Amino acid sequence: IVGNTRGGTPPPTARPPCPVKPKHLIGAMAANLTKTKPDVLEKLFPDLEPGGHHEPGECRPSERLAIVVPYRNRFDHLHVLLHNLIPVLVRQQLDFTIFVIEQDLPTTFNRGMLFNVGFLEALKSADFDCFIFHDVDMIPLNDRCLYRCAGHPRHLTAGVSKWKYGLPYPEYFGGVVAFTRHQFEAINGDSNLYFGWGGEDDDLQRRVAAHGFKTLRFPAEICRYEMIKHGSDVGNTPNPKRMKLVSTSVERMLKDGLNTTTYEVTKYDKKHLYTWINVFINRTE
Ligand code: UDH
Ligand code: NGS
Repeated sequence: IVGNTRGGTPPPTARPPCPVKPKHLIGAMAANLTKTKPDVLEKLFPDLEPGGHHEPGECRPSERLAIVVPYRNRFDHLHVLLHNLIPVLVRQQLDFTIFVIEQDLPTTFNRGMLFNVGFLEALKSADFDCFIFHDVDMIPLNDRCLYRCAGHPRHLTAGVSKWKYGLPYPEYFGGVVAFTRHQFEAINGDSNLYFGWGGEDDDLQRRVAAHGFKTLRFPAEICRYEMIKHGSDVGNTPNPKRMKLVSTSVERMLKDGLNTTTYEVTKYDKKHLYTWINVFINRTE
C-alpha cells in the first residue's frame, strides 16, 4: 500500500490477477486541452487516494507503477496531463502513484537529475516495480498504449504531433520512457550533469544501449502523443556543454547517476492528484 488506507478495496489476495489485455479500453482519443482547475479535477477523480494513488478494486495488477513527472512552472500543462492521463491509467487497471518532482529556483533546470530524484524518493514510500518518466506536455492519444514495464526499457512516445506523429531521429528517447526498477538501477539512472535544455535523453539512450538493453516501442499509431505547444522556458536555456557530455555518456555511466544524486527535499505534500516533491539542486559543475 502506498501510504493509504485502501478504502473499501478488497485486499490484493482476494482479487484475481488483472487481465493482460484490459477490457474497457476505447482506443484512439482526442486530447482534451482545456484548462481545468485542480479542484474541478479532484471532483472528477474522487476515487484517487492521497498522493495520487489508485488501484483497481476488481483485480490485482502485476506491478506497482510510479509515474514521475519532472516539473517546473508548467501549472496548466500539468493539469491538462492529469485530466487526460488519469482516466487512461484507471482504464488500464494499473496500480499507480503520480509523483511531480519540482525543481526549486534559481538553479537551471535539470531534467535528468529530476528522474533520479523521483526514482529515489518514490522508493522511500513504496516498493515500486515500474517507473514511467513522463514529460508534462505529452498527452496520450490512445489508451491501448499500455503504461507497463517489460523485459527491456520502453520508449512510449513513438509518434508525436510535433513531428507529424513520427520522431525527430530514430534513437530519440525523450518524452515518456518506462523502466523497471532493475533496469534503471542497472544503468545507474540518468546523468546528473545536464543543466539546461538538451542531451540528457540522448545520454539515457546511450546508457541503455551500452548496457545491452534493447529499446522497445509500440507502433506509432498506438503510442501516439499530442505535444502541447509552448515557448522556451525561463531557467532552461540550451546547454552549451551538451554535445561534449553526450560524447562521454558511456564512460561516465557508472560514476554519474543514481549513485551521485545529491539534493535537498524542500517540500513534500500528498495532494489529492499527485505526490508533490519540491527539491533544491545545488549546481556544482
Ligand atoms: N520542464 C518543466 N519546466 C521547465 C522545463 C522543462 O516542467 O521549465 C519539464 C517538462 O516536463 C517538460 C520536460 O521537462 O515536458 C522537457 O522539457 P524540454 O524543454 O526539454 O522539452 P519540451 O519538449 O520543449 O517541453 C522543447 C522546446 C524548447 C526547445 C528550445 C531549445 N531550442
Ligand atoms: C536533440 C536533443 C534532445 C532533444 C531532441 C528533440 O537535438 O535532447 O533534440 O528536441 N539532443 C541534444 O541536444 C544533444 S525538441 O525538438 O523536443 O526540442 O530531446
